[in-house]
Amino acid sequence: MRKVAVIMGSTSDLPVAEKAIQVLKEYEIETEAHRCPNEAREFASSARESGFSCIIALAGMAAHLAGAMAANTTLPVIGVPCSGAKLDGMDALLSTVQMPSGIPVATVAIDGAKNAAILAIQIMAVADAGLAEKLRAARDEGTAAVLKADKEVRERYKN
Ligand code: RP5
Repeated sequence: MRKVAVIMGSTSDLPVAEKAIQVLKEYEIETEAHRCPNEAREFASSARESGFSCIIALAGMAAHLAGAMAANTTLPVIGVPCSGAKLDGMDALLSTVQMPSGIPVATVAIDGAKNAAILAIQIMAVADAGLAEKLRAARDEGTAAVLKADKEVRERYKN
């Protein structure tokens, strides 16, 4: 069973974190949510042996959580900058994405927790044909929804 850790800087980040947790559940990926900045180093250092494949770290303001995770593990770390403070997430975006060379954090959009979950699943799907097939099916559903919306727009505005 594959497992993804969803770590957040504060319980105030939970509404964003839940978007990732929901997608991971849809793919039947085991998820553990944590709010443990004080134990971040210990958590990251033991994440691989704890069975995690990937870590999603969400934080706002001067967001150092994803970087702190990445510095202490060789698992892939996906950072989600959270809005909600005065700079609407721009502070968190720069703090999360601007990592020094050698310690990458794959950073998604501000509050982009859904994409963080999908990216985690895509990383795991490299070695999991079943997961890759589920991703393919979801992508086909998305394409069908776009084509349906396109048809509706065309019909609504045709002369
Ligand atoms: C960050 O500061 C957290 O990730 C959160 O986005 C922001 C505000 O935290 P709280 O004051 O709500 O605990 O560390």
